[in-house]
Amino acid sequence: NIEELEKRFQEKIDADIRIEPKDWMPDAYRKTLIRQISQHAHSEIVGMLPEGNWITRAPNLRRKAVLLAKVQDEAGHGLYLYSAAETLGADREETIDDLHSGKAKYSSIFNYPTLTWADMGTIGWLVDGAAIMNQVPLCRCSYGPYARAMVRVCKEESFHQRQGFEIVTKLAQGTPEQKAMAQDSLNRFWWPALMMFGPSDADSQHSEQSMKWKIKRNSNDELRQMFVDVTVPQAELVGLTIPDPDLKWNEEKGSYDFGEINWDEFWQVVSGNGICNKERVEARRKAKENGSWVREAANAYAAKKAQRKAS
Ligand code: FAQ
Repeated sequence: NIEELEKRFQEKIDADIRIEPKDWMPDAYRKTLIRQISQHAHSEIVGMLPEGNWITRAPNLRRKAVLLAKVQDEAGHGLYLYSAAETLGADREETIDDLHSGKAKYSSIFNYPTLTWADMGTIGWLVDGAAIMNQVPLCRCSYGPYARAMVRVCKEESFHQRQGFEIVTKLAQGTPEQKAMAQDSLNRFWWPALMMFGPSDADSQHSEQSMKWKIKRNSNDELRQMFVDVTVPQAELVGLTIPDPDLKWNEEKGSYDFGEINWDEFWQVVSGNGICNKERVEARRKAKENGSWVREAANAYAAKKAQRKAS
């Protein structure tokens, strides 16, 4: 009976026993994971676009090689994650169609434009930095395939964060124009980076259940606070200013107080009205369309081979 199964399932979760694809799981657990993992996969894939924008304009060969490798890593992350979603019965074609139709979400951060080379530094530093903060706890997610995928993803994100911070450091120590470019980039990306962690705990509809299932190990606000606390000293180290007049060390709580996020902007971007939402989804839709001849050829070849084998 279902109640008994659910009880045993929760006992497994409470005992930190991993759930594997063929194990029994409540439908809602499966659905939550498919939602989160597929949105995560879409974020990795759409996330290639803002940085892909600068590959041909990287300032030198070394920067270009590093950026190219970084963007390719994101493609890899997307592919592991689509595979992890498939272990739960998600159909990859449908999953991707949901992104293209606007039904499925992806991270709000990728709807902001990359206007200068400094944005390549800031994205690595802040966006990959925020991604690590959110994904390290996911290495202990109760669902085995997702947790295992996160281990490698986090190692790669940590290289990405370093390469970004190195770009920012070089610019901040460069000419006054270069430093101003880095500061302008930080001004534009700081608040959107904080929004990556999702709505405040009071407004996060899924957090409570996801934490009970140990899909999420920390709340949105907890992770956001941890990110602020590690990032502020990094900005100070390179002499850049966080664009928040309310940012202040709070001795008593041993962490920073910071200003209010513009939640109206957050929900606008999440619901498709950010600066680049239309352009991002259109780029993905076109990529699928342009690649259709490859899929057709591969299918025709597979059919021919199967026919030959049969005869
Ligand atoms: N953007 O109840 P909650 C990367 C949605 S890292 C858009 O709190 P939940 C690496 C949320 O889906 C970025 N939508 O939801 C990289 C839900 O809507 P739904 C990706 C957001 O799931 C770096 C609704 O709001 N990382 O790509 C956002 O418990 C550089 C209510 O929210 C992940 O996806 C947002 N920021 O917590 C790549 C990590 N926040 O589904 C390239 C895995 C919330 O009901 C370059 N995901 N929403 O329609 C998670 O940890 C969680 O899903 C959260 C949201 C924390 C994002």
